[in-house]
Amino acid sequence: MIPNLQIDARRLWDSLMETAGIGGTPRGGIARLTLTDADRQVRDWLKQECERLGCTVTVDEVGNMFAVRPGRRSDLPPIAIGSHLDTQPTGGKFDGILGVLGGLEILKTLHDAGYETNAPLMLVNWTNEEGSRFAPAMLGSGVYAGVFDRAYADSREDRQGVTFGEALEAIGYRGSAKAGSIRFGAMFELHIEQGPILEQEEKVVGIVEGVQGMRWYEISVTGREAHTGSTPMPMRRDALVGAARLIDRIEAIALEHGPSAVGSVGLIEVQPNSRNVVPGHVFFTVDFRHPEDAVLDAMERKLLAAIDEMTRKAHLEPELKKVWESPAVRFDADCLASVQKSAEAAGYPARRMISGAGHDAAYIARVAPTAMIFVPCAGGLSHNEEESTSLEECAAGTQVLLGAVLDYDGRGTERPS
Ligand code: HGY
Ligand code: MN
Ligand code: MN
Repeated sequence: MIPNLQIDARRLWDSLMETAGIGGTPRGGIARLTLTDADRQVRDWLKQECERLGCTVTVDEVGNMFAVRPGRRSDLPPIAIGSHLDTQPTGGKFDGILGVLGGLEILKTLHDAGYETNAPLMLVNWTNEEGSRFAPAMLGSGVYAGVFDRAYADSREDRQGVTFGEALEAIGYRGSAKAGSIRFGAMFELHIEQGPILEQEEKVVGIVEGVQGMRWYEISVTGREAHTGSTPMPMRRDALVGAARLIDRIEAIALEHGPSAVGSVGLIEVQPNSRNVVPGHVFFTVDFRHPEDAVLDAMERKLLAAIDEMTRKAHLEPELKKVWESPAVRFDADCLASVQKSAEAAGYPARRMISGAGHDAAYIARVAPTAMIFVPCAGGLSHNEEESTSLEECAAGTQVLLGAVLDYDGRGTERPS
């Protein structure tokens, strides 16, 4: 039986709106790139909020933050609730943030009720989930899960040449704990769906069974700078025209692989980027995703074939680098059962689903039983300043998260420590 504790929806919503002001944009979004001063401010805010509840906050060597609320039995591994506070450059108020502040609301609810869980609870803020400033995404949880080592993370550079390590130290969040040393027994992550399914099917809760496969590439195309007025077309080696042909092919590759395949180019840099110079060099990124790794292999083969074809034509030099590969992930049946039971107990219409977006849970599932909970977002829109969801949906997701954690905790006494 899940204990009957109710979260405070208004307090949750107020915390979402308060933190949305840290890095808030005039259009109502958030620009809070990882390891910037705005990220430091929201980290400081979270640390203060958790310490006010009597939690101890530890930071690891890549800036992951862990706030622990003791339980009745310190021999049981903590149950974690985690997500991220960093955003896209034109991010919304809820992507990642709902998962962290929903967890904070749960700590406040238990604190107010004087309720003691069996296992300790642990609220986690994972560093650089977005991968926008420093690629790849999910870098903090990836180092925690042993997918990357600290040196790799520290060496990642943003497009201005600042490294992850320099930025982390500049905001004072290089913690002393070794990444991966702060253990927990399971993790639950609450997140907005960032897609249209729940809203279209009028469901309130997504019981997320896994995350699709994701691959990121970087392509540079080299041609030759020349005068746009005096260089005849047949003499040109126009890197931007070459890049445009590849970008068109990338969209076609995604469309050729069925409704679940997606392919995107989100970042492009043209040199010298002058209106009367034929571009000599173009750098751009590719993001491929699909629920099945075999389909991603097929998409990758077609991308390589397009690069080979351009090379054979000889007048441009393309170069392709695979910079990230996150295989499709399936979450833990026990954790999912707790989410299902909690959604049913709360009476919310729910459905099982796979996540199109990447999440820290995808890496944490490698080292601990993990599951996710989705709530709808308006129009399925995310990574957009107009991202929105309602107080009621945030509250529903957080209530289901609380119920899932308490159900899992209740079974904790049978779990080996
Ligand atoms: O890329 C993603 O899916 C996530 O937003 N980092
Ligand atoms: Mn996110
Ligand atoms: Mn995101």
